Amino acid sequence: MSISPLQSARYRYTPKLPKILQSDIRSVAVRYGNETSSVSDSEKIRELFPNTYGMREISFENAPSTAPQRRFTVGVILSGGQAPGGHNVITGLYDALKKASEDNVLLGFKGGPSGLLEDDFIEFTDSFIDQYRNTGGFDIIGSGRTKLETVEQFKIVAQVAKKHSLDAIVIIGGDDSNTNAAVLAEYFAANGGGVQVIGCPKTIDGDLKNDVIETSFGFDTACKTYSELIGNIERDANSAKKYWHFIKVMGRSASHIALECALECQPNICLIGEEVEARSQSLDEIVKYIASVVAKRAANGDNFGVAIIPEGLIEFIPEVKTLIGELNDLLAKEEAAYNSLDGFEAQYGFITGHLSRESAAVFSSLPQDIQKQLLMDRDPHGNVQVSRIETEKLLITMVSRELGKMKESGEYKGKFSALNHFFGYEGRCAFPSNFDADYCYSLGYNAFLLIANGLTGYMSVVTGLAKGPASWQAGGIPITKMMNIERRHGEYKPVIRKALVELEGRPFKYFESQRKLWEEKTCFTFPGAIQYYGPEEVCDITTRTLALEQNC
Ligand code: FBP
Repeated sequence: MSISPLQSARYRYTPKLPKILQSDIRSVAVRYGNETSSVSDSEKIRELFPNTYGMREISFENAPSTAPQRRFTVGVILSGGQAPGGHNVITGLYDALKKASEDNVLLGFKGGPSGLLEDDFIEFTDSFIDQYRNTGGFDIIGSGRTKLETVEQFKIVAQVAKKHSLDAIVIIGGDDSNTNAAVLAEYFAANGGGVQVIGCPKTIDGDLKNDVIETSFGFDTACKTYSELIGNIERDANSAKKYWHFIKVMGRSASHIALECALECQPNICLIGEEVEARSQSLDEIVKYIASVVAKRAANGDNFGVAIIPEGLIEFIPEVKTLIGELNDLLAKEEAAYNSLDGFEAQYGFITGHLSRESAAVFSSLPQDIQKQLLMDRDPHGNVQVSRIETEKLLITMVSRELGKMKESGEYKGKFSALNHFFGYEGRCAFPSNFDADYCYSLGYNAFLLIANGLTGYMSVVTGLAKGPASWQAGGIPITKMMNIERRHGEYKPVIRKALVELEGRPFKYFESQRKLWEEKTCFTFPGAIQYYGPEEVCDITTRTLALEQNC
């Protein structure tokens, strides 16, 4: 198989580790910090996790290790959507295991959590793993969205673990997968299986973060990839001066990606779903806002611009959120009746007949393409697949209509020619930036130290990320510390709290302070392509979001 020159060069890249992880594994010891409690609902979470609740935060320090010297067999899975750096979590874990003892074994279960249930695995070897160092993608073992959450499933996992004499399972995933990792850890702790479970924080969406997880891996590279493309489009828009570009960027729920890209590229418009919800902005108000910016720029002779639309926006618009909630329930409850319908007309009649009056009116007001997209298959969690809803096209249609009205009343004189884009899958498997390559390798390496020290129900964490790896710290945080109780699909469940964009946080505040200027003037910035080799200040810097959050 032929490989690209960059791939060949990246094989030779040595990821940087935090100083403490550079030491001989036998001279790294656990330092126990404070006992933890959950972010809220602590009594309920304590009841649900009697064996793994309240454990201490831990960090590592240079001291003789008290970890028993023994042979380890560890299993690893990748769960959910791809995120750049996943391969490096596995290579970091593998290298640490092998550094501790050549006899240690790492098994990769294929295709996500289902690989564990089906006992579909490979044993990693040097020559196999070397082909994936510092590369993007999850193709090393594949990923999947099967949810690992029932006792029946846990029993199967226990049998598989017993068969392979697994000491530990590392789950690389987002908030839902790590929630399930905590439940699995509790199951093993309660049932004496002796299998440890460690999580690693993954998702390009950036919504698995809190006071201890500074960022999920993959966010940095994905945002840099989208920002390069957005910057290129901005330059094209400013050269041709004839198009408005509506660019939807991924992020199932939170708008962190949209916000980061806006901080990187300074577009004319960036919508933030969390703000839309906080201000209870209707679809009509959003359309009017965009049209007003288009008109303002047209009055200055600028019939061009760039607008960033977060993928999750649609679910933050109050009336659409209610509609989607009703649709999710209806399609789940009436699945058989709905599936027996023939053609869109029949589906439309059925849907509008079962929705509340208000939601039926919202549904009817949407263009037919969007109505069809709202009715497409749900994901395994029963949610609408927002990445398949063309919000950017919906907004172009509605803004165009609004500008037509404004033209008639003399409020707008200009030309509106709009193009739509969706940047999502383009960013999920890019070669990890140096930041993600280093961060992920460290997370994986650190996961082994947590295992070697007998810990379970912990997330591997690396902190101090806004500065270089030399000053990063490594440790572990009990997953139950990040949990609260939320209503999910009609039931109250313990889950890791998802981090939405904080409207009082520094990244949003900075954006808010600049956006009026960016709307009217053309202040585009051009981040360019990710650089892997060259000056540190170009190659190793992380996101504007982290820099602003950590005041760097
Ligand atoms: P994870 O939360 O599993 O990391 O996935 C995030 C994401 O990339 C979202 O941004 C997007 O909405 C979704 O996955 C797309 O899912 P799929 O890969 O199933 O099309």
